[in-house]
Amino acid sequence: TTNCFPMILISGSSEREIVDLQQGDYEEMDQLAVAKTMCKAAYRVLHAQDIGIGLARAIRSAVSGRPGGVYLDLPAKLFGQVMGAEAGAKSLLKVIDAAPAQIPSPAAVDRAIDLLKGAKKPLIILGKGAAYAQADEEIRAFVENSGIPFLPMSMAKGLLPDTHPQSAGAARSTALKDADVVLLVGARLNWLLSHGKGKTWGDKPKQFIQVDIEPREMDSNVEIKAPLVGDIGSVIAALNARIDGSWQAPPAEWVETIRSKKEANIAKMAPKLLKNSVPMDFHSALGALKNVIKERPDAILVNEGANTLDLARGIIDMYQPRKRLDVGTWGVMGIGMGFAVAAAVESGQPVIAVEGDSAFGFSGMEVETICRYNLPVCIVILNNNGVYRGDEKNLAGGTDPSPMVFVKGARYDRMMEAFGGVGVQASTPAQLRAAMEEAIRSRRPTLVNAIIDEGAGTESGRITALNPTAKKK
Ligand code: ADP
Ligand code: TZD
Repeated sequence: TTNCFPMILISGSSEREIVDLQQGDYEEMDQLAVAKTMCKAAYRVLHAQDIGIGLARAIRSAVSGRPGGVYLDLPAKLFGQVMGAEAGAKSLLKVIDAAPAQIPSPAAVDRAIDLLKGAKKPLIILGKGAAYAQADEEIRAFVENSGIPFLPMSMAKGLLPDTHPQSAGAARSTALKDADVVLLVGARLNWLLSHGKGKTWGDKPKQFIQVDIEPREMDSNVEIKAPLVGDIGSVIAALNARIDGSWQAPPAEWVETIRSKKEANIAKMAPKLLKNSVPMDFHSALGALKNVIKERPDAILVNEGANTLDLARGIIDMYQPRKRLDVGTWGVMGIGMGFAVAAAVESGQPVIAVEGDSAFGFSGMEVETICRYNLPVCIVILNNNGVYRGDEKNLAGGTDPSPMVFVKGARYDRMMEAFGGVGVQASTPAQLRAAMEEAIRSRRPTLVNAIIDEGAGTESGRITALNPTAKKK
């Protein structure tokens, strides 16, 4: 629900009478009550003839308006009920127009267009809502016809290719700091965008335009000067209709500032990606990965970890919409293997899961599932022997390792072999690339254990720097 993914979870539950009197049943739990605190909607079906209505309600709740998670509770008693097949078929309903278009008001469109027209340094931020809306052509037309630089959030990468001339991806800090009017399209001003304020956004005044289907999202963190409530397809179509002969491209100076900053940053990064040291560091391994994805832009990239996530997000260009799945709004580890299985089953496309060794550990046993269904999943573990890095000392002394450090030189590749998949140990970028290319070609379940220098990573969020005594040093 937090990610605004439309998802329906159906579960059986224990006998109501026993649960409600807390008399002690097998797996006794009031699941519906728990689900209500976390889901967009939660329903219980008590009678077989209500299954159709229950499903219709679940579908509408999941996909209409702001999408979200729905829980459907089916208590034990329901499973013993019978009804005729014909009556059963009749009780099911067709959900007509499950996610109705929500057209923005003309006044809201005027307000947004006026702000954009007055902007000296406009910026478009595309979020995963924009990817989910599947209004790819409208969005592309709007970005290109308006001439405004755009910045994709991590799961909106590829909506327009990261190599697009208007992408401000490699000039992110400058774009956020210096922009004067920011148009958010399906992206919230949450922690991932520093709540719309503070150092990230610089000290120059900002005016925000926000496109979102959820009216309550407006003013969540800072004032939204032009709220555009509606579905992204309809809103962007309305904006496109206003990019006419009177539209002026953004000032050349702003476009040039972004372009030159971007080129400088890309040039600075290039040699790091080509480095051929053994062991690899994150950059040289990700340099190899970048090339594999460039050759197979249809592959789905799953990504989790800390350095593995932060650096891959910046380094690996995406070329097609909805090909990148990562930890999402809460940054939760352990989603990668589930995403990889689902993406492979649902799309049939090759899946590349780029995992930190800690991140993989959260649900690494899914290698068995991947092998059982012979899914075209290639897991790449950037293995630096630990969380963030693998050379931390145990500051408490004693013989135990630091809580951040894992078994050194672990052979994750052998886990995949244990279930009949292909396991490869890669020490160089060339070996890594070759193993991945073979995995994609063969479509066999593969795990590449990429050996990364254990001193290469940095602590996510630089938490240590927050310690006042560390600062004094
Ligand atoms: P990101 O993490 O990429 O910045 P968020 O998850 O914060 O993206 O924001 C996604 C936003 O998109 C949510 O506020 C959600 O309400 C909105 N959204 C999702 N689908 C649509 C749609 N079809 N039309 C309009 N807004 C949408
Ligand atoms: N637990 C859960 C469920 N989600 C989390 N995000 C965390 C813990 C905290 N956490 C991170 O935010 S990243 C991370 C943890 C434990 C793992 C980082 O280690 P890694 O990555 O080996 O996956 P790198 O690439 O070596 O830094």
